[in-house]
Order: sequence, then structure tokens, then C-alpha cells
Amino acid sequence: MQPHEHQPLTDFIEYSEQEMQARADEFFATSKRRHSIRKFSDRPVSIELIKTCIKAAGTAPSGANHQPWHFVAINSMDVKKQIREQAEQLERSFYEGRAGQEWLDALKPLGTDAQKPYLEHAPWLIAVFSQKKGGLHTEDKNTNYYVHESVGLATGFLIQALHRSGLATLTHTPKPMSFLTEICGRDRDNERPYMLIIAGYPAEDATVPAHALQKKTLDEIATFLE
Ligand code: IYR
Repeated sequence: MQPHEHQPLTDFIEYSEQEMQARADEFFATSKRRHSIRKFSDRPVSIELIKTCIKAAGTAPSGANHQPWHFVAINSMDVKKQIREQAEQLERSFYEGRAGQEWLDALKPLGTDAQKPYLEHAPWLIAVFSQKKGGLHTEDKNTNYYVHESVGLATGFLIQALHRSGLATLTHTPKPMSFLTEICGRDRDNERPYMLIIAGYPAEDATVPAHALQKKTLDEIATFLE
């Protein structure tokens, strides 16, 4: 198959309208059960599961199908420790002033602070990197398009894949995140750390902030022009 050729769509599945609604209902119910948690168990999770979730993330749509992302899945105790140390150092300066009062007030209902023990306790940290240059082939050095949008979509796919597999997740974006480039040994010229995803089983005493359970209504988030 030449790159410019098209092939028939053979894997689209058509459902009855009733089944479609049931599937949408089920997906909504499942998505509603995903909560960011900040207390993880150290119970191990197989690398195979993580690999499959990353493969699912890699199916996300992307600008010109360049797939401008790279995932570094970290289970090494030593690397997780380094990440925790560096992240906590940054978070301390964030909470001690860099954030500013408005941001600190916005975070109050979540109860977050500079302590990030989960960065060490959770079995897996997945560092997501975006790539400025690339292409369909890893070695390509063409311009990538809609990089933020593409990597955001892939990260969303990853979070859903992890959740649907039965893992709890948390997104983490320490600022600046450049220390992840060093620790993960990535190319500082072409790649930017995009987000850190923490994945594992929740600790027995994991909680969800009431604030995080308040989701906007459909009327608030959507408009229908019929
Ligand atoms: N990165 C910090 C602060 C933080 C910022 C936002 I916006 C959040 O939604 C949650 C936390 C931290 O992880 O504590």
C-alpha cells in the first residue's frame, strides 16, 4: 500500500440506535467514575497493561498523522525517587509564593500541597513528551502540526485507557517540567515534557475532594443549534 492510497473502511461497527444510546450511557457512567486521586497503593501493575494503554494512546488523531508524542513509562524506584525530589522542590517554591494568592485560593478545595509521596508510591509514572519535529517515521525531522492538540488528545486517550483497565490516575504538571527531560534522557531540543500521568491502584484511604465531583451541567457546557 502506497502512502497516498486509500483502503476501504472495514473496521467500523454499526450498532442499533438503542445499542448506541446504551453504549453512550455506559461510557458516560464509566467516565463519571474516573477521579483524580492523590493516595496510591504501591501494589504492582504489570508492564503489559501499561504497554497496551500506551498503544491505545497512540491511536489518537494527530496533525498530519505525525503522532508527535513520546511516552516514558517509569516503574524504577530510583527514577521515581528522583522525580519526586525534583517535583517537590519545585512545588515548594510554587506553594510558598510563585503561585500567587488567586491560584492558591483556587487549589484550596483540592487540599493539595508540595508533598507528592505518590510520585514514589504509585507503581507507574508516565511522562508524556511532545515533539516539535517529526513525521510518520520516528527518524523524520519534518514540522509537526497541532502539537498541543494532538498530544492533549493522546493523553486523554491514555487516561481513559488506564481508567477503563481498572487503574486510578492523576495528572501532574510541575512547573517548569524540564527536569523530566533530563531524568528521562530525552532530546531537549525537539521534545517538551507535556504532562506526567500517575497510574496505579488507589490506596485504601484514597479520597476525592467534593469540589472535584461538581461537574458542570450539559446546559452549561453545550449549546445545540438544531
Ligand atoms: N502542580 C501543583 C499545583 C496544582 C495546580 C493545579 I491547576 C491543580 O489542578 C492541582 C495542583 C500540585 O500538583 O500540587
